[in-house]
Amino acid sequence: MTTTEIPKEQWAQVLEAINGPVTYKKIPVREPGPDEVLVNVKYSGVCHSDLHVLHGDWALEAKLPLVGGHEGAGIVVARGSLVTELDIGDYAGIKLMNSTCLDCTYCNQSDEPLCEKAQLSGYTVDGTFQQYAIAKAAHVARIPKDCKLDAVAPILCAGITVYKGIKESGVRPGQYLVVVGADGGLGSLAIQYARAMGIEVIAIDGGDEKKDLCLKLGASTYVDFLTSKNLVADVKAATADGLGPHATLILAVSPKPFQQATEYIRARGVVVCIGMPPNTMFSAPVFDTVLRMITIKGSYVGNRLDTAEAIEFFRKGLIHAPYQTVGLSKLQEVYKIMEEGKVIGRYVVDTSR
Ligand code: 8ID
Ligand code: ZN
Repeated sequence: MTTTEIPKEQWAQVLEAINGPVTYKKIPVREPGPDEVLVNVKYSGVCHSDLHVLHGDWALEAKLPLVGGHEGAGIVVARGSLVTELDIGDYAGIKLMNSTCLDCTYCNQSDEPLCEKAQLSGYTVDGTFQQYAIAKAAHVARIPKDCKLDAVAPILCAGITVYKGIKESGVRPGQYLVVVGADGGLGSLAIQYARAMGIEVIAIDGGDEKKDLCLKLGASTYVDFLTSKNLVADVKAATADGLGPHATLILAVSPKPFQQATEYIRARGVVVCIGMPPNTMFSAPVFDTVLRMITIKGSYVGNRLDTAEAIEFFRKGLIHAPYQTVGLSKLQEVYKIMEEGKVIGRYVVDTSR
């Protein structure tokens, strides 16, 4: 193992029990295994998934005690004996896929997120709400040196996920994409990726403040789910031929958007489920789904190539979603703002304070 100066202890936010709170304290710095790297995380985005994990919202159980976080951007400071493809000093990103087997059917077809042996940063293994985090070298995102580490952090989950979701939707330049939950961490990035690809965006979220931002980010129409009297009609009316959008990305953390999507989508349209509100079933009328040939699918983060592509859009200066930086010590406060639905864009925590 090669090392630079690495302390024995570091600051971290630790979740001791489901529902929290998280505790800001010092914990040991671990050494990477033979095929792993140790990354000095400078910044980490805070994803709504971190909050779901904290609340025990999903069927998969979290490791406890747990260091959450899976949008960590930093610098490689140590590497295991088998690691040759990353150097000390390289910029790297730790994302949700902390490791996968790289040997199963899914890994072999580049569907690493579907690997049954996948370990998830900030969920089944410790993540990025600490100063030094570990991941399998093969899965660490390569970040070019001309990227700012605070600004690139949200790309490592939110950016990759919406980029992949747009690809999965099959929507083409000039066509209409609905982004539901358009002003959140994923949504604000989805608007930007879609615009960079020449896709028209119909943004759905709630409130005037969110409207201003969605339009500034490039959405052609904003539909306010809090005040719209007929959301389905409003979404259809936002398309030039009135037939409705070609695809929708559902990023919201509430059940209703999942029930509405098949009503406004045009025939042959694609509904992509990405947000994961707890205990939510998707229901759609079978008759309509068949006769209008609607596709309903899920999309889960992205593979290593999606990661590189999503980062490259960012590096080229095409992605400018809003984020605000606070100290890692303030994580619990960020969760509170997120719970109240008041987050605009992404919160990024600075691990030095
Ligand atoms: O791989 C995946 N599928 C993946 C990856 C990353 C995150 C899935 N996620 C999931 C998260 O676990 C979460 O369930 O995507 C969801 C959104 O994550 P986020 O963007 O990090 O959440 P946020 O920043 O809190 O934004 C949520 C937005 O939804 C709006 C809110 O106003 C907010 O802007 N929203 C809600 I809540 N209900 C809405 C509704 N009915 C709505 N917008 C429109 N209509
Ligand atoms: Zn995430």
